[in-house]
Parts: sequence; structure tokens; C-alpha cells
Amino acid sequence: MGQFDWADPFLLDDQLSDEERAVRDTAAAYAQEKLAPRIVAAFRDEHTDPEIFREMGALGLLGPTVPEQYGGVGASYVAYGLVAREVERIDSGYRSMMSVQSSLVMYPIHAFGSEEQRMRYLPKLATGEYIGCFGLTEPEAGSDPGGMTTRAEKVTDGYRITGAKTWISNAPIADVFVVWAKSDAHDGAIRGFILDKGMAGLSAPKIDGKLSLRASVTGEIVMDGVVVGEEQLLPNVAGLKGPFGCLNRARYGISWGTMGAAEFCWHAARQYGLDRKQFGRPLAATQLFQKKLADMQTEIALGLQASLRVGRLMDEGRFAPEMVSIVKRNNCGKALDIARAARDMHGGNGISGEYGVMRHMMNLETVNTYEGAHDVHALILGRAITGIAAF
Ligand code: TGC
Ligand code: FAD
Repeated sequence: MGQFDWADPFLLDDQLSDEERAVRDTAAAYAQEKLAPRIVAAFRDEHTDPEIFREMGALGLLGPTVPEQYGGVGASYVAYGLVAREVERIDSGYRSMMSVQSSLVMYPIHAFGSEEQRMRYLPKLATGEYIGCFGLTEPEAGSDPGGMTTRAEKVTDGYRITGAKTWISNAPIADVFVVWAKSDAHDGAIRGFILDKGMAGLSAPKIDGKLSLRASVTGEIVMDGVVVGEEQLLPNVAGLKGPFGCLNRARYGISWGTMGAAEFCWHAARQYGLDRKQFGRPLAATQLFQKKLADMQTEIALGLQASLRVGRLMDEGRFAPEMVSIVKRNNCGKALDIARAARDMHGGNGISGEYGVMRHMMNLETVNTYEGAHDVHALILGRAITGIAAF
């Protein structure tokens, strides 16, 4: 008979390679030593520290799946997921900064870019010298990115890009902007362009006053006739499968990350219940409290196993986007439920910044919405189940 480890019920650790464990341990040590001490003040003050990109880059945590010749470490997608879990255990905003850089900026430049673009951008994105952002969402096109109105119009030797993106992570501090636009020169197909900070007509104003992801800066991307050369077009993809190909990776990473946030909330609720006495005994001695802890443990154990399976299939080149929809949707939804329950189990202390559970809860409201809202992933799955698109 085996031993039961309450914190790792299905022995996830056993299912990882030595290399994956090493990446996980590096990320965990960094997150606990460097990110945890900063987060309470960063969230309270709505402060994003760009230095975090350089710190993560120095440890190989940015674009870890990118091959070494371009500055990555050639790690597996399972390793990438483990990094997201450790970083989001501290805060979803920090994971957001990391996953945009890795999956939404480095991935498309590697997968869809020219060799010249790869060499020019990837090494500096990997070290964090460059910060990247990804512009798909527009004020009138969120869940339906095919409805975008940003246009790339052909001009001599290049394109003039006009339009606006909104709710863009990292945009106000970005050096590199991967943006998607309908290109007149390609029969109106959606194409990807790499814009550089400082280009004439490009600005990225900050969106102030968020009640969620306050440690991760969000902004607009305003493109007022930005003229770029042919060499800024991502040459190797056309259509929505370009941005969706990036989203598959980011959504997969989020499925691990949200489990990290949920584990933080679960462990915090357990410790609070052991320490806090009411009616002459610890809260953790009550049946209701234990049921909530058992529900959390069950959802987290199942969610992690599911993400691990999708990660292994991704590494084998056998994943389908619908698999990612299952784990992104379910793990976000369960993590949000767990954070809300943990907030309640902390009583009045649960609303203080110090205990962290309400911050996770507020963050997870965004995570449940971005990268395909919870209900939109249900519709992606509903289409696969019935053959009928109900969008
Ligand atoms: P649809 O007709 O389904 O597909 C159009 C074309 O795209 C292809 N495709 C995919 N390719 C790769 N991976 C996927 N997951 C794909 N899904 C679709 C498809 O094969 C087709 O290709 P082709 O060659 O036939 O043209 O497109 P639709 O317009 O009906 O899409 C509907 C829907 C709901 C699937 C889609 O619009 C959707 O996923 N909406 C959600 C939007 C979204 O997720 N936005 C995220 C913005 S980025 C962000 O939030 C970053 S936050 C990150 C952070 O801070 O951490
Ligand atoms: P809408 O599409 O208007 O949806 C509103 C509600 O309607 C949702 O509940 C949705 O589930 C529901 N709904 C939509 N369509 C249907 C339907 N057909 N049937 C039933 N229900 C439906 N985008 C980027 O491109 N890059 C980024 O870096 C980025 N970072 C973000 C950071 C933050 C902090 C936030 C909040 C958002 C970010 N986004 C980013 C945008 C994000 O991807 C969108 O907010 C998301 O895709 C939803 O779009 P929307 O906000 O327009 O909501």
C-alpha cells in the first residue's frame, strides 16, 4: 500500500522528469524568494516592476520551450506549465507577464517569423531586455476577434496599420508589439505584424484603476497610421489560426497557473483552520471546514493531472485545441470557486491584503475571462460535441 500525501494526492511529482523537476524548483525558489515579498505592495500600489522580466530571463523562465539557438532553453511544455504554476502561486499578474512574453510574443515570432525576425527579437525577449505584448482584442471585438477592424493597407515597401487594441497586458511598458490586423494586400486575411516601440503613430496608454491583476500593467495599443516595412510582417501564417495557435499555448499554461493560485488558497485555508479556534476548537475540526478542504484537494488534484496529460500530448505533437479548452475552462472556474471559498473560510481576515486569498480571487476573475471566456470555451466544446457552432 502506498503513502497518501495530502498535498500531492496522485504523486504528480513522480510523473515528472528530472529536468522538469529542476525547472520547477528554479521557478519555485525564484517565486518564493523574489516575487512573494513584493506582491502585497505591488498589488496595493498598482505597480508593475519591469525588472521582473530581467530576473525571469536570467533564470531561463521566459520562452523556455524556444530552442537554445534563439535564447530559450528547449524545455518541454510540461516544464512550461510547471513554471506557470509556481509563478501564479504568488500572483496571476506575474504569471500573465511571463506567459504573454513566452506564448504570445516569443512563440509566434519563433513559429511564424522569418529567420531574421527570430534572430533579431528572440534572444532579447528571452533575457527580458525586450518586453513584449500581444494585441488581438479590440474595443468592439473581444470574444469574436474575427470582427476586428484594425487594417493593414499596402504602401510602397510595406504597410500602414490603423486601429486600436484594448486590454493588452504589458502594452504600456512593451518594446515589441505583436499585433493582428486585416491586410488589404492579402484579401483581407488576418496577418501578424511586429511593431517596435517608438514607431511614428504608435502609442500604448495605460488602463488605470483595475480591481484585478493590479501587479500586471494593462493598456491600449493605438495605431494611427503606423508605417512598417515588409520585414515586420510575420511571413508564415495567415488567418485566425495565427493568433489562435499562440492562444493554445497560453491557455494551456493558464490551466497550470490557476491550479497554483488554487493551491495557495487551499493551503492558506487549511493553515487558517488549524490555527483559528472558535467554539473551543480549531475551525479545521468542523465537518463543514473539512468538506471544503476535501473539495479543494479533489479539484486541484484532478485539474493538475488533466493539465499534465494535455502537456504530454502537446510535447508529443498530439494535442487538439479542444483539450486545451477543457483544462483552461475547468481549471479557471474551479480555481475561482476555491479562491472564493478560501476567502470565506478566513472570515474577516479574508478581506485583508496580508492573507492574499481575496487578491487571488480578484485576479482569477480576469483569468476566467481572458484567453477565451469560460462560456466561450463551453461553446468551443459544444461545437465539437454537436457539430453546431452556437457562438
Ligand atoms: P473559427 O471559424 O472557429 O476558426 C477560424 C480559423 O482559425 C482556426 N482555429 C484554430 N487554429 C488553431 N488553434 C485554435 N484553437 C483554433 N481555433 C480555430 C480554424 O481552424 C480556422 O482556420 P481556417 O484555416 O479554416 O481559416 O473561428 P471563429 O471566428 O468562429 O472563432 C470562434 C472562437 C470562439 C473559437 C474564437 O473566436 C475564440 O476563441 N474567441 C476567444 C477570443 C480570445 O481567446 N481572445 C484572447 C485574446 S489574448 C488574451 O486574452 C491574452 S491575456 C494573456 C495574459 O495576460 O496572460
Ligand atoms: P465579450 O466578448 O464582450 O464577452 C462578454 C460576456 O459575454 C462574457 O461572459 C462572454 O462569455 C459572453 N459571450 C460572448 N460571446 C458569447 C456568445 N456567443 N454566447 C454566449 N455568451 C457570449 N487581449 C489581448 O488581445 N491581449 C492581451 O494581452 C490581453 N490581456 C488582457 C488583460 C486583462 C487584465 C483583461 C481583463 C483582458 C485582456 N485581454 C487581452 C482581453 C481579453 O481576451 C478579452 O477581455 C476577452 O477575450 C473577452 O472579450 P470582451 O472583454 O470583449 O468580452
